[in-house]
Amino acid sequence: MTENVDYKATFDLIDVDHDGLISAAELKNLMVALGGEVSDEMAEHAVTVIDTDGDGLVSLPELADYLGENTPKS
Ligand SMILES: [Ca+2]
Ligand SMILES: [Ca+2]
Repeated sequence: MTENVDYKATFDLIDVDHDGLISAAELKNLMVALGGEVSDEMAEHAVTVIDTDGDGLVSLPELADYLGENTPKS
């Protein structure tokens, strides 16, 4: 559970409506805020990469798994 706490701040930043799930639109907002030119298709693809249960939305455990797998272990 401590791992999820580490990612919760990041998750809350992306989940702007605080429904506990990150939608493609919310992910797109983040990517645009970071300075990217992002299409709806790109945002939807990014969600499908992170979304492991296939419901089309990113939950906190899914984000934690994604970030954990892509963070080199020290
Ligand atoms: Ca949301
Ligand atoms: Ca999901």
